Amino acid sequence: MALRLLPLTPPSTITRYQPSKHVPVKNPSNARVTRHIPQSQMSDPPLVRRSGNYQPCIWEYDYVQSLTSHYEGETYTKRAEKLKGDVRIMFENTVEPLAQLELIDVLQRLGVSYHFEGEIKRTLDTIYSSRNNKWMEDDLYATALHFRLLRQHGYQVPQGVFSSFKDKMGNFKAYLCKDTKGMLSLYEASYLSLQGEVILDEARDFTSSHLNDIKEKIDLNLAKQVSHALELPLHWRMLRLEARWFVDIYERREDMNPILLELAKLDYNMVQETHQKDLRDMSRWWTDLGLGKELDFARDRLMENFLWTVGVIFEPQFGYCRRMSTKVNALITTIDDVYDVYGTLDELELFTDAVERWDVNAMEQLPDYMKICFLALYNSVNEMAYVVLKEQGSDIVSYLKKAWADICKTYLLEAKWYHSGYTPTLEEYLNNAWISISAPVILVHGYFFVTNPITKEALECLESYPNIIRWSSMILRLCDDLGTSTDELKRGDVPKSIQCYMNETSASEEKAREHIRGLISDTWKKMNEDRVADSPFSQTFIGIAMNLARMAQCMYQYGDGHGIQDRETKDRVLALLVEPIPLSLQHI
Ligand code: LA6
Ligand code: MN
Ligand code: MN
Ligand code: MN
Ligand code: MN
Repeated sequence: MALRLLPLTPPSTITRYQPSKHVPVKNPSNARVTRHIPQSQMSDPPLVRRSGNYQPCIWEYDYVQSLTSHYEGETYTKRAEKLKGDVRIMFENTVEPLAQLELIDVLQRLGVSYHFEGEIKRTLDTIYSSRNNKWMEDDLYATALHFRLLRQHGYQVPQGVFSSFKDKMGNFKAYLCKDTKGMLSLYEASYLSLQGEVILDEARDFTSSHLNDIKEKIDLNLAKQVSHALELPLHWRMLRLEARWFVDIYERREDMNPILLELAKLDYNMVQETHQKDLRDMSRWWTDLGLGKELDFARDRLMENFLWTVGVIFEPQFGYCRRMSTKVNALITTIDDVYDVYGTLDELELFTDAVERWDVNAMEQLPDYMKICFLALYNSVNEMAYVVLKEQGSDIVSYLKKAWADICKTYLLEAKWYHSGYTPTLEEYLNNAWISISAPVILVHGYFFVTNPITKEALECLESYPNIIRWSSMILRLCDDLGTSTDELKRGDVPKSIQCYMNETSASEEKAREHIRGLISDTWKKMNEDRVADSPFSQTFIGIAMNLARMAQCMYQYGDGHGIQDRETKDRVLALLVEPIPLSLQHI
């Protein structure tokens, strides 16, 4: 169903809106400002609105619509089925535990393990319940691989399995440094740690420092893997991008299995074809909605908003979740700029009130540019609730509107802090900022996009934001602050975590950033704990929460990957959504 908005006010009149009693906005000397009302026509001081200085969108509508792939249809699905059958036979024929674990690891890294969930579960069950652990003895690589995969899949394995690799003084034995493969395996395993697991903390320090030392002295393909791992561990990485990267690494490995490689490439290209369809759909929605064009102060970032959803849930069958989440992300990105950049405090109070009331009549009080924003939000969200009402008979409007009211209240508090020049303590800031980063809105909506039937227990849990949502949100907030706060302070914005910490402790910026990175790492440990705790949520939903944190690590890895389109994000868009992996189809 296409959205119908009220007739739009031409942009030229939108900017002329003048609030009844506006507060003149402080103009940070280095922010670009736009004067919208000629001074001569007014008695009040001129209304100065800030600009986010965001660049216009680089992805043209026609270009996005032209994205197509021929990896569709029976020829490809048949070939993929054949290859998947071959892999199932591989599972049957692989009997050594280490070889089984390696098969699982490679399938996961290549991004095709979602086809073999049953085989993987059965294999790990057998390995977990077996008493024969001789094959791991004195083998750091095998011990760490076993530990990582079992923990990843929710089995309990104690950190003590690494004790035998330590000497009497409690240090990791020196000879282990020569075992690069083992070190790398232990390094990756250490990221599955829980709070207070000292052996794993030590393992992480020990392996990172030694891997750093040797990375220039080893085989090139291995060195690449070491640098890649040191930059971001596997456990924190966005799955699709990792799959794309690993296909190239795997292809050059001596023990490469051509069946696995072909399946990985073919499946990647077929999944990409599905993503392109979702993307074309959403780019049409966004263009019809017209919000990007109407509100020219806001980021017009449909491509990036879609990219987040590919990071969050890539499997082909979750297209509905990707498409709806793209809408949620686009609304968040726009409304965030209304609060952070464009709106006056009075206007923001009105908007917050309208969202809290969730009343279409509350729109009357809003300036024109906010009316279109509000109605886009109201219509889109109600439509999402409508689908659940139609299909499951449950009225979820109150859950969705609460999530939006919560985020708007935190946006408003930040705007008040900004306008009054207040710097909160780090704790005070984070208490608000884990909501204002939008992950709770994304995840509450996400729950409904992947759950049928929804349960009463989960609904009750969702309302108070369970830990799995909190940790994912905190990681997103902290990563975002590391990547965006430098520019945000230039354009005029509330002090972010780094600045709050600096203000509170007189630390240097570098020390503050280090502290924030430490908090991210601590939060991952909490997430590792809560992702396997008892909960009314499905593995799919927990996966979404984990993947949102991974996507944050990815988007802000080199700065503001969400706001700045033409750097790393562009390459990632091309690799994930535009270019298939070259594949010669001899067997088709
Ligand atoms: C980041 O902007 C932004 F728009 C987000 C809402 C982050 C995640 C976005 C998704 C998934 P900014 P702020 C759509 O850095 O103002 O401006 O909270 O967020 O720091
Ligand atoms: Mn912002
Ligand atoms: Mn904001
Ligand atoms: Mn403001
Ligand atoms: Mn930010």
